[in-house]
Amino acid sequence: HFSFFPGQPRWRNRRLTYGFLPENNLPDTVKLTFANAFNRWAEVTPLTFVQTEFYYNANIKIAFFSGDHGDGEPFDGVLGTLAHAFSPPNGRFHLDGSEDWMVDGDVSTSTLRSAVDLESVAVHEIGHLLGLGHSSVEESIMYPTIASRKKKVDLTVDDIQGVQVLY
Ligand code: TQI
Ligand code: ZN
Ligand code: ZN
Repeated sequence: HFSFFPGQPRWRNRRLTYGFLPENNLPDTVKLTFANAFNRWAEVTPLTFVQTEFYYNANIKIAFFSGDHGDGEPFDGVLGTLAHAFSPPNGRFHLDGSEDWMVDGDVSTSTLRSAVDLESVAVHEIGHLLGLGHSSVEESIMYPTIASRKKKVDLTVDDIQGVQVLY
C-alpha cells in the first residue's frame, strides 16, 4: 500500500518546472529519459512538467553529484545509494554520478553488471518529489528495492491511487 511523507506535503501548482544543473552538461538522451519519466506521472494526474533552462528558478532541480555535495547526504560511490529526492516543495533531485547509469539507446555501459537503469530510478524519485513515500506492494514503483539492471517504469494501480490522493 502507498504512503506519504509526514503531514502529507504536496505541490500547490499543477504546472511544475524542472531544470538540469548546467555544469553536468547532460546529453539529450539523458534529458529525454527524465522527460519520459515525468510523463508517466503526468499521464495519471492533472500535473504538467515543463523543462526550463533556468535551473536555479526551477521547481525541481536535477543534478548529478559524486560523494559529499553539501546537503548532509553524501553519495557513496558505486551502488548503495543511487539517488535521493526531497518531499514537496523542496524539489531537489540528486543522482549519484558514480553509478554506471543505463540509458536507452546507450550501449557503452550495457555490459557492466553494476549498471542501473536511469528511467527506473527517475520514476521512483519523481514519486518522492510529488509526495509519495514507499509502498508495501512489491510490483509498485514506490517499493523500496529494485534489482540492478532491471527496468521498472510502469506505474501500478497502487502508485496511481497514491498520487491521485495528492493531485
Ligand atoms: N535512495 C533512497 C530512495 O529513494 C533514499 C531514501 C531512503 C528515501 N528512504 C527514503 C527517500 C524515504 C524518500 C523517503 O528510496 S536509493 C530505489 C529502490 C533508491 C532506491 O538510492 O536507495 C530506487 C533510489 F526503490 F529501488 F530501492 C531509487 Cl528505485
Ligand atoms: Zn543530495
Ligand atoms: Zn524511495
